[in-house]
Amino acid sequence: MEHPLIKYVRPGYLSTKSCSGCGNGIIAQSVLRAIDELEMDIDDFVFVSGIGCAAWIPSPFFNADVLHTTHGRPIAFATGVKLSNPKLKTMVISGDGDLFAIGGNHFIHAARRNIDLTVICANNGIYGMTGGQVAPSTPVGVKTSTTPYGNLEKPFDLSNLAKAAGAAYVARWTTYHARQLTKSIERAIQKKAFSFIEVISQCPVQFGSRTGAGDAVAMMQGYKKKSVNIKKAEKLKEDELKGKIVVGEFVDREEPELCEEMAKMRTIAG
Ligand SMILES: Cc1ncc(C[n+]2csc(CCOP(=O)(O)OP(=O)(O)O)c2C)c(N)n1
Ligand code: SF4
Ligand SMILES: [Mg+2]
Repeated sequence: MEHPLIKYVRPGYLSTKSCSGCGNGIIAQSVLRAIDELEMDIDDFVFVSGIGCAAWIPSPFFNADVLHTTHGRPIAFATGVKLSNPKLKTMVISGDGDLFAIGGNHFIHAARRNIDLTVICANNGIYGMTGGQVAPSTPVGVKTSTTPYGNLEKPFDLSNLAKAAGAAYVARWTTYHARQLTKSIERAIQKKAFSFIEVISQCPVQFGSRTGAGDAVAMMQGYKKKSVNIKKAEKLKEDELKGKIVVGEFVDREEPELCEEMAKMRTIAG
């Protein structure tokens, strides 16, 4: 039987770069399923990624235009693509290190500008591809290859950072929430605005093995157990939320979009 999403995979690129059990496969499927359910043409999309394991989600597998760029710079490339041809659906897919360490400034300014990009971050809490170094999303106390006695630095809450920077749509899910994630991606694609989706995702090789979180199944069971929807979380006290992963849609607001505002300005300028 043929996989229903195989039509979106570049012919001849069936094998994946991901380790077995990696959450990146679930994210790839959710993106392609969202496009399929919306009955959109994948040729209308440009996928942009940086450097890291998550950057291999669209590249080279999605049978569309894919830019596999430099570390921390996918949003800068995507901004150029979108400004040069606003009709293109431009989606950035990259890792927590790529988007929030070296790429952090690009992220906050794109959110502030409200340029119509869909940004999906595979947040595995670590630098997966380069050997399990600490990332700005690594929880306090976690032992990584560069924090052998435990991480001392407080992590960013990526979704709250996006919200504070002005993103018009913000949602967080885990790889356990594949259906909700797909629906959120559909919402983000349809929204003409800077949209951000954080996906808490398992890296069993660099994160699970070092931290005691276990294999892929154990990590996903942990996501299931620890997740609380935002609607329920709003009624809980701070100590009741300790160790929980708050999931759901955090922001959905209407704001003027940069490309549309620029087009209006061009008309005024003649
Ligand atoms: C300018 C530059 N600095 C550092 C690197 C090395 N590097 C490549 S990927 C990466 C981090 C990847 O982490 P993340 O973005 O979280 O992706 P993951 O592998 O976890 O999916 C680093 C530090 C690089 N390629 N270029
Ligand atoms: S190192 Fe981790 S993030 Fe990278 S492919 Fe393997 S499991 Fe996935
Ligand atoms: Mg990472």
